[in-house]
Amino acid sequence: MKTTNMLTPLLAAGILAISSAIALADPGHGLPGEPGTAENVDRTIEIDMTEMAFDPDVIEVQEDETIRFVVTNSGRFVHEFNLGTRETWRSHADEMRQMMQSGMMTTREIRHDRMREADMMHEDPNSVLLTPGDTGEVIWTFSGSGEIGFGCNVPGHLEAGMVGDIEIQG
Ligand SMILES: [Cu+2]
Repeated sequence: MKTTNMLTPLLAAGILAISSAIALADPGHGLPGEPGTAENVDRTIEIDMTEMAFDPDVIEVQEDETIRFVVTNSGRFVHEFNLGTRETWRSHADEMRQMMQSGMMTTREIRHDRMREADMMHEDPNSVLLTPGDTGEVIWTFSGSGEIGFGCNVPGHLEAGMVGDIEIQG
């Protein structure tokens, strides 16, 4: 078992290196829009996370609008607000599964020290991972059309319905 414990973080770091390279080439992760800045915020939307839902779970935004999502975890488990698509979530979910397997997070806790050691800090501009009671934010400028929504990639949560829609009004 010792070999597995040593290999998993290495494997995870490798995967992160690949996704960081993609992120550098495309700061918007191929999503409609790009990370926004605080000085450009047009509107703040508060989102509450519980087991297993977002409230609200449908959001309308205008094209070129910059939204500050203020996300609170009011649940009992770790939850994530992640702007993306079914496709981006699928690959991110594997990362999360590995983080759990290697002890970087549990269902109720995030071990920031272990994540840092494995170079797996979650600082993507399109997502925030929160322990119960915590609040975080994501600022995003929406542009163009295309599929985008928000989901929680903690293993099992998306499948349990922890997902929301964003409609971009042109
Ligand atoms: Cu969740």
